[in-house]
Amino acid sequence: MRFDLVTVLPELLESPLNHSIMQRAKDRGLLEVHLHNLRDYGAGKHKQVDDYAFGGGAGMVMKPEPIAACLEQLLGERQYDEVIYTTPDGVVLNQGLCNQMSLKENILVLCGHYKGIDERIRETFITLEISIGDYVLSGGELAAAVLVDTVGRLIPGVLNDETSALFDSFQDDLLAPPVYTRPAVWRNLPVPEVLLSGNDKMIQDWRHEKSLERTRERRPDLYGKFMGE
Ligand code: 6GU
Repeated sequence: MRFDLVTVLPELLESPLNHSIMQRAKDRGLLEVHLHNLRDYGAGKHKQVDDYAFGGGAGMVMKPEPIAACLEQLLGERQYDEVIYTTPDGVVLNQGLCNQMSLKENILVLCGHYKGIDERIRETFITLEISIGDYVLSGGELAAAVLVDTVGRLIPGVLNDETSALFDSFQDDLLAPPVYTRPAVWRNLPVPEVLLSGNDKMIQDWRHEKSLERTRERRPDLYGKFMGE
């Protein structure tokens, strides 16, 4: 799977995608991430990529021409399954959307910045607009990093234990159960006995019970959905 990320701040995207599972995915040839600096497509001595908003108001708007030049170059090189724009007014990302995207081959992501991009770019190129939650980031770069991480780890072969993604929080609309490691007693706090029992059926039942309990307490919205309410 290949991601092309278009941004005015490529530096912001380098580190989060160069470690741990993302690095392993790339090392295994399962994931490619290409960063494109929008400023390279800006015009004039200053490589200008933003301008004042028509109608006034605070904040700059990303100009259409550099974005169009960059996207058209990329679109001429390969077929993209989606052209995504990261923006707080997009569809809120969830695990279902990540699962769907993990089946794609080529994804192009345009990172929003400043007050946003000229609306005509959205109308002309964008197939999917994504937000990562109801709060405001300074730019779409961190949202794009979240997208690559959440989707990239779902590519078959990326996670070492293929089953582990199946038990993530949200994968079946429930939060994950608590986990423990050695020592079995720490500061007088013992690990739940069932986990030391070696009885796999009892352990799985306990985990499911804890998932339900935790979801009911912390996320009644998810719990209701899981129970078919
Ligand atoms: Cl995609 N961009 C920005 N700027 N803020 C956000 C967001 C995206 N998703 C949530 N907040």
